[in-house]
Amino acid sequence: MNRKYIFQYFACLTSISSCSYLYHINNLKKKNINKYTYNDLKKYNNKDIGILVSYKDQVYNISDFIENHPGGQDKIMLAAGKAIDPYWNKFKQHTNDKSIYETILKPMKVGILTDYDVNKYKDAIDPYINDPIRDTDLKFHSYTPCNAESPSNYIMDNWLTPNELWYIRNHNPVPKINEKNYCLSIEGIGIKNNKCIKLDEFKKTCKKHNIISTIQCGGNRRGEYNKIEKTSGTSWKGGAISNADWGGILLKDFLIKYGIDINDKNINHVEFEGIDGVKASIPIEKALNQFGDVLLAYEMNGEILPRDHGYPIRIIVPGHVGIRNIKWLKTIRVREDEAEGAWQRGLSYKRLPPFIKNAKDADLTKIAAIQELPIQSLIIIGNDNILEKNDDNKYIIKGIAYSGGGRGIVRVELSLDNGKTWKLAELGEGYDQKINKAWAWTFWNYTLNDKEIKNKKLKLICRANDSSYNVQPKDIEDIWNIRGLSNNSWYKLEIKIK
Ligand SMILES: Nc1nc2c(c(=O)[nH]1)N[C@H]1C(S)=C(S)[C@@H](COP(=O)(O)O)O[C@H]1N2
Ligand SMILES: [Mo]
Repeated sequence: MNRKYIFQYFACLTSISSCSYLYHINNLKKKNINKYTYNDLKKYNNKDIGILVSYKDQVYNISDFIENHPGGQDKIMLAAGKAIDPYWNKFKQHTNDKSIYETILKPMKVGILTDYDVNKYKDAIDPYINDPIRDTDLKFHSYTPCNAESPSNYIMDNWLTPNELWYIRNHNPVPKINEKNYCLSIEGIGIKNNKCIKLDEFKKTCKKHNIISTIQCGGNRRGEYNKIEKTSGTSWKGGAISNADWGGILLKDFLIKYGIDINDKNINHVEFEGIDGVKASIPIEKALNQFGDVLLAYEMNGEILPRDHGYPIRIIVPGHVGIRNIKWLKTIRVREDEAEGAWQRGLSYKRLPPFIKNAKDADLTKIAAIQELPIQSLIIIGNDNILEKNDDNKYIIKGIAYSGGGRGIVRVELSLDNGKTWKLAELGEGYDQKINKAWAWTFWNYTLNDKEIKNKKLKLICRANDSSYNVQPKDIEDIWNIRGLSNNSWYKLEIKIK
């Protein structure tokens, strides 16, 4: 021991902080231990690179532990690449039982935190801590906020997507709502007595209806744009789309009940604001359309609306882009103009021309916010895109088609030769919806014949037509936009035949 250590050793006897300093120095010498800063940790937040967390001034590699976390994998992933202190502050079971640290965390130690700040997380509690536990089969892009795709190997098992496999797109932590304190406000032009309606009373105001509606995120398939040129936002593959049977009250019944005058020319939009502050509006023509089926939903596939999907009430705007389907509804506002804010007037849901690379070069006031989505289709093969024989010894290619505005699917075509020739796919579940009220997706399939399966690899392309004979654009470059919205170009997928 040199003089410096001897000094530290004595300092250690009187002060714990210098004691830990000595401990590090010794460790550094012994194991050549890794040093990290809070910033370094950030990149170790996924299974590919490895998952590191810090606790106090130490760093741990929890990659092999996450699946065994008693509180669920998605909970522990909240802390991936970060300090676990804000979680352990709240969930005292980790510290009440000292053996948890000694036997579980300590053996995973890989380094120290050089910029450890005792006060940084002293009283902090992560705002995402109350997010619900989620199914680990979802394809997570992020945990805070949660962005997860419906898994491709299950998405076509049921025409109605099971609630736990529904895609999740949250901008913020999931609000924790106590039904006793919850009420829904309705205000704006023509609303007689502004009031806040309790959930119980709300459910009794109007007749209950069930509407089957698909929701697709405006950013679905953004990942393909990013291969052309980077866009901003989550790099979704094709799984930001799901279908459910929603139970609730028709918005039009509700608005009329609360006094709106349907002939009032000043009314142009209805705005919805969520408890998390996210808000958006839809045109009054859709809101009041007696065939529009806009629903204040409190049930999803026969269950109470799950927290991730908007408990206790969300608005379902069939045929319109995901963002208009506001969750955790707090206020309904009848307005002369569109909602304010990024999700309506900002760049977030405006599809700019492909040649604009900087939003500053566009006059956003002249570009419409996306409401109805364009015609879309996808090929769904499942994990690793390996096609296996079904029980009848057949190779069947399956997929989904969906269009905005309730436009039904009239045709899906499939090409096996890069678009030179096309085959007609057979339409499955959903094909029998009313042609102008087809709020839900349509499944399709195509059975490969012997000639078509000579190759062990196939390059597939699909494209659909909706009831207005809108078609999907061939080239993704023609619709590329800086925000990466509404990619509905021909869907291309390379598959292997097993
Ligand atoms: N209040 C609120 N509503 C919201 C969102 C949100 O973050 N907050 N996300 C929107 C977006 S962008 C989409 S695509 C859908 C996703 O709904 P889901 O999570 O039920 O699939 O909800 C929309 N409604
Ligand atoms: Mo979205």
